Amino acid sequence: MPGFSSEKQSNADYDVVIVGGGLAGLYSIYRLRKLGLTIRAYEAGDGVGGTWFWNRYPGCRCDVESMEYSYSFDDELQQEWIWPERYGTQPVILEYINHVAKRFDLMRDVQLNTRITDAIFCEEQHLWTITTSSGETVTAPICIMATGNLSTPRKPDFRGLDDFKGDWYHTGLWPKEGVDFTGKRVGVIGTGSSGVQMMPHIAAQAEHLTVFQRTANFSLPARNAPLDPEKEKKHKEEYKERRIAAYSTPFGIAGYPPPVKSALEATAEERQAIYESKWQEGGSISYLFAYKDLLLNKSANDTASEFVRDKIRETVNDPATAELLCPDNHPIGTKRLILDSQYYEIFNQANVDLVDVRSAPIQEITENGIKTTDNEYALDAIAFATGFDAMTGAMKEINISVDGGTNIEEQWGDGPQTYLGLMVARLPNMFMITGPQSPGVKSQMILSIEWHVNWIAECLAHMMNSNHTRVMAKEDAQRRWVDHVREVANSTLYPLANSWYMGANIPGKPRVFMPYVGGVEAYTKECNRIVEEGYEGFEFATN
Ligand code: NA7
Repeated sequence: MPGFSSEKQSNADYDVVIVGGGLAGLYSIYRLRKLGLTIRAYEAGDGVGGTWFWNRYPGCRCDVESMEYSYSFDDELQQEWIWPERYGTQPVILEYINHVAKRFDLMRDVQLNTRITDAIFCEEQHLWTITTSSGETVTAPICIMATGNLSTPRKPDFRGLDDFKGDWYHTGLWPKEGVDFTGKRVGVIGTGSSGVQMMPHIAAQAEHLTVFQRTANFSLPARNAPLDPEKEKKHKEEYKERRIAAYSTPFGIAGYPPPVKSALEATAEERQAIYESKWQEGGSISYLFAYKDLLLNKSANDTASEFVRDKIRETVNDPATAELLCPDNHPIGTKRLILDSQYYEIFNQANVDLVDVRSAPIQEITENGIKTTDNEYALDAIAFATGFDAMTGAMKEINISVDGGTNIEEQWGDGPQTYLGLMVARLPNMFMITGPQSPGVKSQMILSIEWHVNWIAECLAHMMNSNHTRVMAKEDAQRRWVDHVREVANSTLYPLANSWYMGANIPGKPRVFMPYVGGVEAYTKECNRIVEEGYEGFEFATN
């Protein structure tokens, strides 16, 4: 075995087992092969792509621009690939991922249709034993959890669902062959990104659409359009510099100079003009970067929130419906800002109704449709856009422990505890890609994936050079990092929202703000500092 070849590890099946065949798993294969390691990646789906494999609902589209939301590790790849639109659709992104897998011959290390159930570390041998849902076991010194942040669909737990005579779907498990809603009365539960992206398509096809809204969310126009060839050419000429510059930004996307002015220093007219230009431009970073304090100061945020509420009132003809669509329980940007294409406009269509299930909650699903506390709605199909057990769900579904001791479910009972979102104390040789308490979901995800995988690759190279067979995060370093992540979050408005960042969408899940919102620049500098100081907070051992 070329990599981890201590005597006790020499019988291992592989050097590295990777759980997940999405963007993170695939890049891990590519990068770790360069270290000469043997690798096996397991993917539950019958294809690679992760999020982009499962979320096939109509209108599914990335909310980060295509020229940014792509791998940077190979310049030829980024020069050659042509993105047709400003924002990539799910089919195009999946095609891109499959292209990358083929181009770099990654599939030979991927086992599809295989879900991992257990990962148990043996302290004596410094080896993980990984068990699959079919009962197969493999061993490897290193385990990488590339399990994704939004990969555990929140299964609808409504009473009576089994009695429903129509068909039902979840956005995160959408049928491959698609769904034809022609002539159907369709109900959609959920008005996050998935619901909002999907509904204009359903409204255009279905006989009738009933939107069951519990919380109104802020949505901005995506202003999607075919990619301008001139812009694309210029972006590609500057690609290398832009990718480097992206690491010196908060969200991992270059080209948005950080604002220096407070919203409260501007006049009402100035604010109106700026918000209007950002609204016309489309995209969320531009809007939230209008002023420096939109995510820090409630009064500043109120000005940006009210601008969007006014836009909703202008767009939606019926004043009562417009008011219901106006978010009123969280500052703009503290839940993931949605980018839509003609969402608010559907409420002017005769075949679309909005039902407020905050004032009259859904009681149960009946054989004919959805029953709220004040009405029953007859439906032929229900689409659940009810979200995911975000950031921790996929890890907690696996029985992860050391020699069968405390498992991750218990360890994270009060919320996730990680060091840098990369490792968990007391779980040696297990790395996470974009784990909780890293910038992951608050950044350009692929940049964060590449950063983590490169960091892990360097750590493994360091271990091989120094003949170490075990690495683990120290408890005190982890505690300090978790405290720091919480302090940074508490200095912002983020904790004011009941978001999936807070675990608030899952009944019983601990309310802990999970992403690191100090920004990509601060985070990557800290990761580098830690390495320069001899992997501060990590301990290495040899068996
Ligand atoms: P989200 O953003 O978590 O949205 C889920 C939606 O479903 C949200 O509007 C919820 O309302 C609603 N929901 C959940 N349970 C219920 C019940 N029981 N009754 C009524 N409404 C309910 O998930 P998405 O899939 O849209 O987006 C996830 C991320 O993917 C997104 O942020 C992008 O990053 C891509 P609530 O707000 O909880 O009142």
